[in-house]
Amino acid sequence: MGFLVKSDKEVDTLADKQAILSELENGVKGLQQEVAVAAARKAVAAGVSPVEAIENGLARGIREVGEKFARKEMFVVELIYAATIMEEAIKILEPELKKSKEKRHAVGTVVLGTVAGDIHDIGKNLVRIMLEAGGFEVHDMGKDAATESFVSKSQEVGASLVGASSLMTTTVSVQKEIVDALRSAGVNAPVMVGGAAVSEEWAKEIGAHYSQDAGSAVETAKQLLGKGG
Ligand code: B1M
Repeated sequence: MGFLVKSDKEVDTLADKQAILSELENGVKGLQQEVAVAAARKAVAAGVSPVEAIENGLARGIREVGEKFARKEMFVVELIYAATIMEEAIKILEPELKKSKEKRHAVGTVVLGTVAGDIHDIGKNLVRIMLEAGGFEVHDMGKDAATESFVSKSQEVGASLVGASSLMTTTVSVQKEIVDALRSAGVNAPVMVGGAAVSEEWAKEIGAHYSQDAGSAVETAKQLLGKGG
């Protein structure tokens, strides 16, 4: 995993950090916004790595909500509310995420988006924040982004990397459409794919590069552009 875990020297004990991570997780899965938001503030004050707060706290909560939703133990409105809670907590952590990495110095230009038919963008937004913090210029095409917009934006800005996120088994095939459309249009920039429905094997099959999480997305992007990683 490519988590960028900064020193937690300000966290008094491991137990304190674990308590904060549990509150973040429980706030999301228990649909208690005030708990998640308060825990996010605690995480900032205690110097917990914002990436760890998201991945080992909030994201665990939202994934559990997703599992309950799949088992029909939660309604879609609850799924939506849990996502809103996660977004509110991320807003508090976002300035720390931006601080935690290097200054921007045009490492490369990335065109990024969530594929057509898919409105999940929490993970894609984290990837954007981390890439920006890692020095990349990112053009975010948003969610449910048309394949053609990935192509035209890449041509317009001379993308050095194209990133496509997909969370659903029903929309991963659009990543292949994007690779094919880019190549047909003569855009040869490497394509990075990720999202819960994506695997390393799938990425290889479509001629793309897989990244499991937002931290490793930055490493993968740098490796692909020959900037280390
Ligand atoms: Co939906 N949803 N959802 N959902 N949702 C899933 C994906 C699902 C697996 C839940 C389930 O049933 N278990 C399921 C898909 C099933 C399938 O595969 N076919 C599902 C469904 C069915 C749906 C709807 C159809 C529900 C409905 O309306 N009946 C609907 C979709 C409509 C559509 O898109 N057309 C829907 C809607 C929603 C909400 C709007 C309520 C909300 C999204 C809010 C938002 O994004 N703004 C939502 C949520 C929150 C989820 C789950 C629970 C969590 C997703 C998330 O935010 N994870 C999800 C279950 C799951 O993923 N296990 C689920 C946290 C986030 C930090 O992780 O997004 O994985 P993730 O991103 C990670 C990595 O994957 C990686 O880095 C990120 C950070 O580490 N990564 C990349 C992501 N993109 C990357 C790109 C890269 C590199 C790495 O390079 C370019």
